[in-house]
Amino acid sequence: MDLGQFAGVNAAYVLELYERYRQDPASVDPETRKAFEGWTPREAATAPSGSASLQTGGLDIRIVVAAANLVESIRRYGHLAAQIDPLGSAPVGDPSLSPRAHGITDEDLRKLPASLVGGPVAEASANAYDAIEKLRRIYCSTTGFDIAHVFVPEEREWLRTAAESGRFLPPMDAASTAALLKRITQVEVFEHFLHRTFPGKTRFSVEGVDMLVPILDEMLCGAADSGTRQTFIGMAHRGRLNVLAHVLQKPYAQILAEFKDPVAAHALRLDLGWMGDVKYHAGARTSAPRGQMHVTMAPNPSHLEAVDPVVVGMARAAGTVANRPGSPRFEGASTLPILIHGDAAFPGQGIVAETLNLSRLAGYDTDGTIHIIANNQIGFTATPGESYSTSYASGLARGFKIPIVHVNADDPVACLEAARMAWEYRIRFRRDFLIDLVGYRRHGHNEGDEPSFTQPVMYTAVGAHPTVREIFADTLIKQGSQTPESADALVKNHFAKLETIYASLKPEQDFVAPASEPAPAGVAGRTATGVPLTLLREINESLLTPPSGFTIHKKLERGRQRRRNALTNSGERTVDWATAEELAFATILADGIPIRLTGEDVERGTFSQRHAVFHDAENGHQFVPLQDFSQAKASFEIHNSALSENAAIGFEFGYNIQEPERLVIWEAQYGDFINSAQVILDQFVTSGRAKWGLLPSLVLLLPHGYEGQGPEHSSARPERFLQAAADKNLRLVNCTTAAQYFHLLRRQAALLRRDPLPLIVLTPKSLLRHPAVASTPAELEEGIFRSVIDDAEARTRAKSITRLVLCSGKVFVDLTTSEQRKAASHVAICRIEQLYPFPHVALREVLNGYPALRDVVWLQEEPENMGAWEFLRPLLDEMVGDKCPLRYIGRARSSSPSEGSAAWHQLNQKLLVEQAFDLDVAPADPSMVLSKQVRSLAGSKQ
Ligand SMILES: Cc1ncc(C[n+]2csc(CCOP(=O)(O)OP(=O)(O)O)c2C)c(N)n1
Repeated sequence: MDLGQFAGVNAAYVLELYERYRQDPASVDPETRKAFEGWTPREAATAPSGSASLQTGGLDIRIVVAAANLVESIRRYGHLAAQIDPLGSAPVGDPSLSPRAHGITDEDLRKLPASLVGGPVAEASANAYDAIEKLRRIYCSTTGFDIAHVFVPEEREWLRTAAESGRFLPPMDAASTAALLKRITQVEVFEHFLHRTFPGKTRFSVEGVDMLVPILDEMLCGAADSGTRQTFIGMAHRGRLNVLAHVLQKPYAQILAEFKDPVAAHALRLDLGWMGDVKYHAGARTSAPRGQMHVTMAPNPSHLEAVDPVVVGMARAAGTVANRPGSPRFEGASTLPILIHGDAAFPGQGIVAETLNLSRLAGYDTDGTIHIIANNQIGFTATPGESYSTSYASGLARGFKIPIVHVNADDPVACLEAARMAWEYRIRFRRDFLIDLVGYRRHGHNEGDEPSFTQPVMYTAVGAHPTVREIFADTLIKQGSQTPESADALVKNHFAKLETIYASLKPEQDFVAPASEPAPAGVAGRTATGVPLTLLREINESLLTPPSGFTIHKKLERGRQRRRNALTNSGERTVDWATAEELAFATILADGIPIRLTGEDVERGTFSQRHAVFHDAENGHQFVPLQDFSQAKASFEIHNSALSENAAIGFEFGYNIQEPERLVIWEAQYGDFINSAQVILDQFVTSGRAKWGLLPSLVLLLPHGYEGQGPEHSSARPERFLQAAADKNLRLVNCTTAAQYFHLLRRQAALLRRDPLPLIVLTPKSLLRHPAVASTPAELEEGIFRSVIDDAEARTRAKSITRLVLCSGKVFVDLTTSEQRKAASHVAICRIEQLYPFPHVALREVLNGYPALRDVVWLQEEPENMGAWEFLRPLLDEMVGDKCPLRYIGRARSSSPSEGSAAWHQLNQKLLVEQAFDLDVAPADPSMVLSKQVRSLAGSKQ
């Protein structure tokens, strides 16, 4: 047997197996036994360690095993000894990288064949020592290949061969190196020019990780060559202006104009609601594609890493073909997401882990996102030791089995090799890849900051450290392909170019504000959403027809039978919430608008109400009616999401802005958890329009209801949305009937093009099956969405109504189904179904219809400092005017949304209803209801 055919650990394994065979031939399988029969082992002299040594075919097994372990250690831990820090700090190293740690010497290794090492390095090596030295140069150089955690053997093997063969090293001919020098010169000069022209102005310069730009160039070339149609880049402040200028080709003039900061023409158009954003947050899209490919930089808030899921969602949307019925098709090769992270932010911000967790999930994966950590070894003033508990900033990626390459940002060749390898890996395995680009930060956190206050030693080193352009120019000068004059000329020419542009700048014209025109007023109110009953019946029947042989769970079958009759009598209240929703979705699909619905457990629905996916009771096969009915003209996509709110909504937001003509819906498990996504809501969903001119139309469904389930299962936190509501940036709805919900969804689909706005729906829990909420088929056919619903019964005796109770959502049902309701003939109850935009006109009409009012009440279940009250109060106040007092009924101010006890809840709820009909009802036992649990305020007009 030739041991040389087994390399590294394999050789060690074979020898261990042989040792087992030697002890007991029966302990190995017959085939192995047969192979070992040809070997002629003999006991060797006692090894230095005292252990018995075995010699096989003239090789000392102990030495072979030790050599194999050394080889494996270099492949596995070589990165620990790599010189990846441009500032020259000593790598941590690892004892296992030296022969001594394995009890062998260089001399021992020279006696072993190179084939023991295996891989490309073995081919032209005289012996194992030679091959190991080559291996060391690869694994412990300016690149650290951190790939041993990749579990798929085929991938790991590919990565090792890729590293060891050097096949991704860039061409180093004179033309290529000249082009690279020119590129890093542009990068550096741009920063120097800004530094000189706008002293002290914040730009978050790229200096220290300048190679970021050529790395991106390399990837984009690879992507364009292989037919990628869209690349999406997400990045924070660091180096952003440079990437915008050089990768996105944002005109220098435009960037310089932004530094001048003129008052934009749009600022005079207050009706646009546009506020703009700082220059290093703006997004961009290449106007001239690279080949067939467009590059988009997503706009980004200051909140580090928040853009990650947004970019991934954009890429997913761009690669999804959704215009055919059924399930949509994802073509990953057509899009490429690239995320550029900070070395403190990547490990520190939880949204990174949430985003990585999406990377291999059905409905979320992108066929590989490329990550680059622009690692300047500092976060504001924090050191790596203060920022992460992992060995590297990239540590988190290991858990997701993402290959990691740490590369010294001062070695352009190594950087480009990493970029090329990342790209090829992504194409081949369709998985994420991470480049940890290790450099430094030339200036303070921003350019006005003094870094030596906190990092004096580091900044002495940085001050003396040449730039990567200088280092590379020197190398080329030494090689003879450049002269000092030619390298210098590149700098002068680029400076001159920037100076010319600056001299002819017309800031007001060059400044481009991305504000969007608002839709003409009233579009939403005029949108017809009714569907002929005949069509609804046909669709309903199609949806209820499973594939032949499909066995539906017995209990679900009963519900489906009820559904079959839901549209029979047009005047009967037979359409419940879930039926209305499915019919709305189906008719939207029949109109040719694709739908994507995600969220925790949305397939079944948190309250077991939806059943959008049936599971064959016998074999588990799935049937999705909305993907399988004859009237559909567009795709329906539904996924149970990972247990995430922040990244999950960020992803859907990205998906939505990329493909705004699809209806994108995210549903919370319970609305209470929506604040886990507060950053995405605040920074993207509610303010994206004002800051960046985006036009999101994402739908958020927030199941909620004060039903005695405690502080985290009661409120959908409407106050958080109302606080951010301005300039018509969203619609917030708390509707109370199945038909209203049907028309609302259909209206949203119809407005995707004409008047897109995020739609936040406070959906019910107990009302899902409540008869008071059910609608008639006729209401689906005839109605439209109504933002205010007056009290039809009270209207018949309008002159005798002295109290108007205004409310929204489930509490309306509590009021109308209460015992006191009948006796209180002086009270009218009016629902405000849309809280924002506030329905002034419709509500004024209601108010004017009750001439004898003595008080107007706003009643809510939430504490006084939550819910809609504080938002509505000034609006209602103005509307009610001097006519009568405006009163509040609701829970007292509180830091927690609700009681933790069901019994206590019931008491308060009862009191709430009683007070609606008789304001003088006082808590029977104040201590039980938190003394002011429900109270009536002296109205502001009293
Ligand atoms: C969520 C969030 N927290 C805090 C900050 C304030 N902040 C801005 S930059 C920065 C340091 C970031 O360090 P790093 O991720 O290493 O990126 P660098 O600025 O060094 O490129 C901090 C803490 C922020 N922008 N976002």
